[in-house]
Amino acid sequence: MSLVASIRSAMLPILGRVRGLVAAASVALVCLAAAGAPAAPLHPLEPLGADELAAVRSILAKSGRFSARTDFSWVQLDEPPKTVVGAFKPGADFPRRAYVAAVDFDSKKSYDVIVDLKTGQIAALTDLGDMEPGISDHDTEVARATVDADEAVKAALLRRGLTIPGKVSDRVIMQFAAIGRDPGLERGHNRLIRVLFASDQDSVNEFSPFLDGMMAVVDVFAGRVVKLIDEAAAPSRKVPHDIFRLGGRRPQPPPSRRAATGVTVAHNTISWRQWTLRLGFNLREGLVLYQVAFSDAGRPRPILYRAAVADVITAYGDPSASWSWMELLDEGAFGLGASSIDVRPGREVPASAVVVSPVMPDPAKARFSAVSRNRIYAYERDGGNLMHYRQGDLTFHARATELVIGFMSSLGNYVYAFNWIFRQDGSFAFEADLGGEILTKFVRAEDCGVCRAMAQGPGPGGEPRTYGPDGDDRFGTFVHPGLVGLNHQHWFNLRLDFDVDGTRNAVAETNLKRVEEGAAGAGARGADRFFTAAHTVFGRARDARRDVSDESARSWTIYNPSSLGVGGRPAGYAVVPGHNGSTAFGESREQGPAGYTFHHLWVTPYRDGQLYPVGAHPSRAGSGYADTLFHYADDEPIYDRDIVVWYSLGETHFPRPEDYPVMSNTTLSVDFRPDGFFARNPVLDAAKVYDK
Ligand SMILES: [Cu+2]
Repeated sequence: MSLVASIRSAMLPILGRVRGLVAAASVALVCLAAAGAPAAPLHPLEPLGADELAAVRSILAKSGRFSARTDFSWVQLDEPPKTVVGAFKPGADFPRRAYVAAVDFDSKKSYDVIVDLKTGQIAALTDLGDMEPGISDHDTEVARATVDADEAVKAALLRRGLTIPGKVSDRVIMQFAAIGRDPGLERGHNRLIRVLFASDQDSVNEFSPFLDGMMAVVDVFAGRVVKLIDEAAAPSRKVPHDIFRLGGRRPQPPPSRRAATGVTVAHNTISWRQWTLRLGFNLREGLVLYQVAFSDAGRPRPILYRAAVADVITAYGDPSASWSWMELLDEGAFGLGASSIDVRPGREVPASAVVVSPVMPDPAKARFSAVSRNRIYAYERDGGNLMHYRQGDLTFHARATELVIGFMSSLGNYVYAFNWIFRQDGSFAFEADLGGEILTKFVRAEDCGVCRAMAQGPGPGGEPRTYGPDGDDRFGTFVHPGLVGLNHQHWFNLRLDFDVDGTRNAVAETNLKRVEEGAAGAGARGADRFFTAAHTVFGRARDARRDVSDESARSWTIYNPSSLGVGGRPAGYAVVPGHNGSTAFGESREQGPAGYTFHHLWVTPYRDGQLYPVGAHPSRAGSGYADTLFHYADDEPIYDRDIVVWYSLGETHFPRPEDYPVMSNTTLSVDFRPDGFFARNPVLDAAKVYDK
């Protein structure tokens, strides 16, 4: 979940940098934009450079379209159409356009703006009506000042026994959130930020339980509190949440330092063994991988045109007034790149990691940008046994090395790492690594009622008996006397623009199908375990909304019907699910931004600009909002076309006492494995033969 509006800085050209290398002879990095010597972009997908961002600012300022009180906090490359990128030849001219979300506090209007850097003009300006671009530091600053000026808020806090000699914000930790799901709030020319108040005034950790039953909603356009919830609630108490003041730490051995080998970062591209790909980084998605290819016997073969984390939602299960609104658009409202954090080799990433520092838009800076240090990382890690065959004393063996490329975002109480894993055998994977603190709430009950009930055990005849909490822990778990950790779901969506051996691809689903009669021979009759594979080829996007099925070992293969390999099998990549979840959202939400959680796999025709399953501006999407994956997945054909695959990963989090006061990290993943892409195992040359 992401409650806090974190530092807004945005994305761009990538400054290569090596850290923690002991013997890094094989690491070569090219600094694209060393201080004082900015380079012109060499490729149409290169993020906007420092000079370009300075030009964006000047074009916006000279346009006369915006008041002096305009927040240009969301800026990123407006990617050229795929056809333009496909036709690009090095050295040729290409378009350069910036997308900007402008929030004008004087006119109380928001706009999508396209700035054309080639003509120096605004190419398009769209009034967003009552849609709201994501929140920025400017919004939270206004919200903080508004709360400080509101006597009713201060009075409510004082009545709860807090000590506030001066400004509220000097003595009370506030958390700011996008408005979430709250149909009762008035729409129109307002821009709403929700404010929650921490109960502990003396902690270093900012996530003590919130004051129960208290919350403010601020209209940052009007500069006033438009709603104050202040109702009878569970009293606050001291709880051991402050992980920064834990005693009794054991010293840990220092991390081993090992040289990175074989990772090359140059001109925004990464090469590692047979893999090559282009890096991008922006405010909303954070890391974007473009033009991922695998060199097969010296021939680069395209696999993906573009891959990114296209959305993240955290949604809580408690329907009470203080919590019912809480579904957080971690990406659409806060931005994974905007919330990205610097990582330190030897700490968050191995000592051998190569780290990359992109230039990001920053409207608070004179030139509209700043270098964001150490945002992207790449490192090798041990991948277990890659191949292994044993015959007497003879061993055929290779140990695997994997490349991890990723970034991390600090989204309020959670830190997410988003990792792409590339393997020697042509397979790759995505991992979301979740860490941080669960959200807790004070309750009047001291301990776990359902635990007492469960002590009765199964039914009297030994039959199973089901118990559900019905007291203060109905929507969570007691993690401490008087404190409940709240149930929630984490949802991630990957947008994967596959181009397996070219743009014309298709998708088939494979399911295990039992063969009812033993037909293999008389001796096998009646053995009752025979099965075949059923392959379903999809023709229309609407039919390719599919769900994980462990029962039928379900997988999906994205393939090129015209690129035939061994035995006529088309070259493809299989989506092999790992652990996944089922949506908790109700039926009425299927067509809206949360709709992507209703199915694990979606396939849509490629369309320029459809980058997020929640659409461009999901924050306060109303019933007429049709910019969502549900609507992208229409009756259009997806067979032998340029298609996009969307994969949703969900985790249902029923907290455990061990998740408190800070949880151990947990990982969600999905694998992508070549299927018919190679004629045989492509990594046989990595093996050694041992005779002992
Ligand atoms: Cu969680």
